[in-house]
Amino acid sequence: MTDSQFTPRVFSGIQPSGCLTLGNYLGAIKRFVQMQEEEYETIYCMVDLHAITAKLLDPATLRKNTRELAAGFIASGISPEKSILINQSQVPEHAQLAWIFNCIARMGWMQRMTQFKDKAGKNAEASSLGLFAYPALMAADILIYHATHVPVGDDQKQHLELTRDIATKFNQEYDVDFFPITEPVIEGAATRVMSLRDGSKKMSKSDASDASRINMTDDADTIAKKIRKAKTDPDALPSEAKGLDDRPEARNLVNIYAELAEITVDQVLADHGGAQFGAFKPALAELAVTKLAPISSEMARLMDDPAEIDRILAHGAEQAREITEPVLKKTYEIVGLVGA
Ligand code: AQP
Repeated sequence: MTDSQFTPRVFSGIQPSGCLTLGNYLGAIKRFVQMQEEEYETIYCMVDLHAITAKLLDPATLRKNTRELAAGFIASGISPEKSILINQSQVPEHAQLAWIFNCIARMGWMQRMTQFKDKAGKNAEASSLGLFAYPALMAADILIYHATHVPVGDDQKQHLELTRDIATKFNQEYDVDFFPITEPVIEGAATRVMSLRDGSKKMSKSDASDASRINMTDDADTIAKKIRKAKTDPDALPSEAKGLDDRPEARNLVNIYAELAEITVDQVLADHGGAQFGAFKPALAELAVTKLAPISSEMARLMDDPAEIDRILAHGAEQAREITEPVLKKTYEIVGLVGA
C-alpha cells in the first residue's frame, strides 16, 4: 500500500503555554490558514496536555490561554466551518494512543530530542516525565488522525522525524500499513523567528523577557517600541541576501519583513538595501502593526464571548472523535488489546 490510501489530511497544534507570538503566527498559523484553502481536511488543535509539560500552570491561566489561542486561530483566518478546531484534552484518544507510542518509541530516540535538552536545561533530573515523553504524545496527536501533512516551524523538524520513526516501527512490528508516514510542511522566510533580544535564540512564548517577542495581543505602540529596541548591529542593510550571513539579528528582521509583506528576502533587500536600521525599523513596525492589528482586535472581540469559543471547541471535539475513535479501536485490535 502507498500513502495514497490516506485521505490528504493536515493536523497541527500550538501549546496554550502563554500568549501567541509572531513566531507562532509566521512559522505555523499562516500556513494553517493557507492549507485550509487547499485540498486537505484540516484539524487544528490547542495542545493543552503539552502546555503542562514544562511547568504546571495556574488552572485559570491555562483555561484563559486555551480560549485565547482558539481566538487567535479564528482571528487569523481559521474557520470553524472549514477546519476542525479542538482542544487536545477533550479528545481522549490522543492520550490513549500516546501510551501505545510510549511503548513503541525507544529511550535512545527520545534522549536525542534537542527540544527536551533545551527545555530541561542543566537540571534534566528535575524535569517532568511528561516533558521527556512530549514527542510521543505529539506523534499520537498527528497519527490518531492519520494526518498526511503537518505544517510546523523549523524547531519541530526533529519531532516530526520521530513521528515518522514511530509510525514505521509500529507498522513493521505488527506487519501492517496502518499509520501514514507523515510529511512535515516547513515553508516560508520565517520558519524560525528569532528573539528580538538575541538572534541566536528562538522567539518563544515562555521567554522570561517580554521584549524578546511580539505577542499577538500587543498594541500598536508596544509592537513599534519592541521593534525599535530590537537588537541589531551597526551596519546598513545589504542589498543581497548573502550579506546577511553572520548577521543573525539583521537576518531575523528582514525575514520577518519578507513573511509579513509576502515577498522574498531579495525583494526586501532590493527595496531597503543600504538603509540603516533607524529607517528600516519604523518601516517594519508599520508593516507589523498593519498586519497584526486586525488580528489582535478580532481576538479581543472573540474573547468577550468565551461561551462561544467553548461551543466551537466542543463541536470540534465531536467532529474529531468521528475520526479518532475508529483509529484507536483499530490500533487496539492490531496490538491485541481488544478484538478476536
Ligand atoms: N520562533 C518561532 N519561529 C517559527 N515558528 C515557531 N513556532 C514556535 N515558535 C516559533 C511554531 O509554532 C508552532 C507551535 O509551537 P508550540 O507553541 O507548540 O511550541 P514551541 O515551538 O515550543 O513554541 P514556543 O512559543 O517556544 O512555546 P513555549 O515557550 O511554551 O515552548 C510550532 O509549529 C512551532 O514550530
